Amino acid sequence: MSNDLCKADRFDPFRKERTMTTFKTKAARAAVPTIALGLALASPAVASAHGGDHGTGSGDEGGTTVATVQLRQLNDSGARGQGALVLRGNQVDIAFRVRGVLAGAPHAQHIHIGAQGRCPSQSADTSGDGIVNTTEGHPFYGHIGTSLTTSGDTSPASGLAIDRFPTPDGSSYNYRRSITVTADVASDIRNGKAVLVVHGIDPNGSGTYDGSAPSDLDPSLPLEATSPAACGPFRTSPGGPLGLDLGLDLGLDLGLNPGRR
Ligand SMILES: [Ca+2]
Ligand SMILES: [Ca+2]
Ligand SMILES: [Cu+2]
Repeated sequence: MSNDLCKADRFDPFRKERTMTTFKTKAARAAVPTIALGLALASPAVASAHGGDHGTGSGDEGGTTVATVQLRQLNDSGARGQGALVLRGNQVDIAFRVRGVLAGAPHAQHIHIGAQGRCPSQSADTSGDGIVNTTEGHPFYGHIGTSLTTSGDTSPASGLAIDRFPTPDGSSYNYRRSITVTADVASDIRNGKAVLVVHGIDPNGSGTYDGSAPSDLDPSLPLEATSPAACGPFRTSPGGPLGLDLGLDLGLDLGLNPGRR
């Protein structure tokens, strides 16, 4: 069917590379501002693929959900970013860019689910230590549903698999991966209750994770290593052409790597 052709066209950009890549070229950075032009992309292929989704008429699970995310800083980290995911069934193609994080340090990152689908404000610091630590944010963004590792397992069990999270040489990185998520994660993405959280802060400015305060998640790690640096709810536009275009274009942009093509 022509729908299949359209779908293939649609997801090729995401599937060119299934593993996470850290882009360091100036060319890749230069491509990022075109994210803002995403709404201008309205190709016939996208339009007919959109129609195809309606044609299936089988409800949420049978359709495509596109969600975009704007990462905003927590704990005055200066971190920020943006990205998108495409959900089909329990399959997620996700791509995002993070800027302003501590260089040379691993950044645990997760899709959190099961709560309000929101990010906490600094007033969530109920312990009064000046840091919204991960568990203080749980009432807002929930618990770990998916660990966005660079390879291997993506379950909550890998939530602190520090050797499998992005460790950028500089202060920014791109992440892209195709993964299978659990039914509860897929459901919360569709319901607007999924939140992207990037961890790892350096409030004492030492350039590394240190300090005497232990992590609330693993006391063998410093509090800095696991506290949230940036947070953003996934905003869905199920079947909406604007959301599709934006998500597609984000994926295309993040997939651009002129050195490889
Ligand atoms: Ca606190
Ligand atoms: Ca530090
Ligand atoms: Cu997390």
